[in-house]
Amino acid sequence: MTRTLASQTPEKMGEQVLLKGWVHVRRDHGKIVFIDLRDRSGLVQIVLTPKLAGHLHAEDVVYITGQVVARPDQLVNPKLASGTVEVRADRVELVSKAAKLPFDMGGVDLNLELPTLLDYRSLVLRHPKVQAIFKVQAVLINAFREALLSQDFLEFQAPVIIPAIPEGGAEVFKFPYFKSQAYLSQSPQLYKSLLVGAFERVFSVNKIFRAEPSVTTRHLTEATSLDAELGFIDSWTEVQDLEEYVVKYIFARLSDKCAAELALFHATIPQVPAKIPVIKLRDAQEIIFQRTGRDCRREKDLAPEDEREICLYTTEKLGSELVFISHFLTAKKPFYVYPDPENSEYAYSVDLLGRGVEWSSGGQRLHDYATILEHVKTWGLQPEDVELYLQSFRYGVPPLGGFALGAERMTMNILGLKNIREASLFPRDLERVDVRLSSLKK
Ligand code: AMO
Repeated sequence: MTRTLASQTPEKMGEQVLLKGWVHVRRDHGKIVFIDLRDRSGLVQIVLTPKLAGHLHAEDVVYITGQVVARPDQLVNPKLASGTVEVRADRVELVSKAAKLPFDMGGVDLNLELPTLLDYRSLVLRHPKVQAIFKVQAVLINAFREALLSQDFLEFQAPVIIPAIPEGGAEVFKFPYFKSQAYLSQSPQLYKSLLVGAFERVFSVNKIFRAEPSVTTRHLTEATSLDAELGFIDSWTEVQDLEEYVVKYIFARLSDKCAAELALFHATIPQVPAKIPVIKLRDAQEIIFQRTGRDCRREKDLAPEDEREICLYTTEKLGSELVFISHFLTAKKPFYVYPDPENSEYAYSVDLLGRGVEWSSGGQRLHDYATILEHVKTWGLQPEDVELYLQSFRYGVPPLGGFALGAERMTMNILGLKNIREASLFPRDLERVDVRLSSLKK
């Protein structure tokens, strides 16, 4: 008999079916036992005799044969795709026995502290609500791809082993590389830009590595970056327009495909007007000062509380939970940023903030070889460290720009998760690489 999935059972009313899955929950009611069987499509209720149910318990892997029957009206579960039916089992095969669970997995919520969620990651990832996070993330990443493919972008695979630090700063993992040394990529930045010299429009979905020295709720040491870069732009605002298109495309796909997952988190797609507002850094800081009295007007960046405040402002006053913040300080940005010709202290750089958190950075990049070389030196880099990049621009690259969205940041923010670690299948941080580093034998 071919396998039937839990969600397909209503189509097979009255038929004999073979189901394969995990015991999600077992409920004993005297002469009758109910099992919620879980497979990749969801849950279905199985009715068994105590003899057939034997010692089955949560997470046992079973093959069950039985007849699909209608549930009595008062027992229909509208929250389940299979909620109109149940399966009366006549044969149960135990395929893989599970050990006793360390906690109850049967509730709608797991209600576990974060360390437990991470210590038991492979088990926790079986819970429907945890799975919903990664279904949303998969749809989000796929929508990013679809949006850019529809605009004639080429997907590329970014290298992870790199010879230099494009973004500057100390947050980098350095490791011995044969007789030399190399770094784990902080960003595919230089590669996506130099590839504009070859393909005009490129994007990549890749891991980035940041040696974040502190534990925060929004930083991982290994994150997923959604990078895009395009050439022949007439203005830096084209980058922002492209990003707006991509983000709205992602929202549309999430609305279409993830209604049930969003509902589990009582989450909604962020509200945005026809045009997402753009506010210059200094103007944003002035608004924050006016609203809160907190004087951040000379700061080089927005602190987390400033990001929250400016998003509150745009939500209340402009009906937008997203806002672009532009014109960060040139000197505080990497060497490739394009200074605003009207005031070169500030750059054509633009971050996207959503519901109080930074979702992305981007902007226009320098394309003139001589200016790039000058910036490389001013920024204290060695030209030979970025030789491949310089080579591309030596041979002609059009005006260009791009952006990078953080997949875990967006997932966390859209679903209202408290910690970015919940939005990473296998989060890495200062204290953990799968297991707590403190638990490893030296
Ligand atoms: P930036 O450093 O701002 O920009 O990174 C882009 C986006 O990636 C996400 N992100 C992170 N997410 C989780 N943990 C981290 N440690 C982490 N670091 C970054 C954020 C962030 O907005 N080269 C530029 C992009 C560009 O200009 O195209 C860059 O890397 O969502």
